[in-house]
Amino acid sequence: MLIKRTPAVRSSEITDERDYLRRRDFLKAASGAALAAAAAALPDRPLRAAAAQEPLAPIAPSPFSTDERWNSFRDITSYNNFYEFGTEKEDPARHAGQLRTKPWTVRVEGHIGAPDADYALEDILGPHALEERVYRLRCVEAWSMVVPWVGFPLGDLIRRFEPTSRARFVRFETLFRPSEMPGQRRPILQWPYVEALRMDEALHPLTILAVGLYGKTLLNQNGAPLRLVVPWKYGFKSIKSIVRIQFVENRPRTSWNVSAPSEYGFWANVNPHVDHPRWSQKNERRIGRFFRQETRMFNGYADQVARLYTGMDLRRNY
Ligand SMILES: Nc1nc2c(c(=O)[nH]1)N[C@H]1C(S)=C(S)[C@@H](COP(=O)(O)O)O[C@H]1N2
Ligand SMILES: [Mo]
Repeated sequence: MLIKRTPAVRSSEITDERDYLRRRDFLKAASGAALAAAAAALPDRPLRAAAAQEPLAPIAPSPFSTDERWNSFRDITSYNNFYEFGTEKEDPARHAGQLRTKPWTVRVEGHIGAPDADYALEDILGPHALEERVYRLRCVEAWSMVVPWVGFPLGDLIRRFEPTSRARFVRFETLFRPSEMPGQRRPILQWPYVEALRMDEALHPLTILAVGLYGKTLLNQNGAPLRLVVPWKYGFKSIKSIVRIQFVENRPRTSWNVSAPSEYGFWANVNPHVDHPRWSQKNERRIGRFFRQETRMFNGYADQVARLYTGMDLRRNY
């Protein structure tokens, strides 16, 4: 794959020392992961070793975090949805270790001032300061978790690429590599997995790109090395293992919406008043707890995001 260095960085964005140190730490972490991946290629090593985590630093705490109790690392990394590795909750932890995430490039293209190009992951992450953001993740299947993500605002990245006025939506694609993603050998969904946000949703300060959780790089089952987290929407919007970010004019067709349009809308805002056709969305089961709890509008983030949807009928635009 062609790797171009980012020419999008302007002099105003030249890395200061703090960023440089952080980037150096990230690169150190990344090369550790590469060693783990190399070790995993030996026939006597379990493939899962490829998913070894590395520490990330420095990480600033975020004022956007919830103070709810975190789910355990074990819950977060063993109960997953990642259909590229199978449809059972245990499948991603079982099979995602075989995915190679080094090297990793992200194609950024479309209505932007910066050149369309394949950007090395280090260049995508380079200038962005990392934060720990403890967010609720609410799956459309009516379970939820609280996850201490490590990431940075998607808006910071978007501004770096200078979208033009024609960029009204941001479209994301997951890696398509059936040799390492066994779920992609079957037509469970239209591959690659695609998601998208309207530009104001993408720029909202709650929307982040995550590179880690619990202070370390992501395990593959959680979407290594780079995934979206949109805390007020059902989990399927938070696309994993991103290889393409496109700035487009028209609303994109997204994977779950295409596969079952009456069940999975484009907007996918968490909404206890609009049920899924096959089950209620009024309450949820927090993984690790016994009693169900009431689901809150916009997953509890209404104060911050409700204004994005004023004038929109959320029953029709589910
Ligand atoms: N590429 C890809 N991204 C995906 C999915 C998927 O199957 N493939 N599942 C989504 C769904 S339905 C949920 S609930 C969350 C789960 O994230 P987690 O496993 O890190 O908790 O990832 C989302 N992102
Ligand atoms: Mo989900």
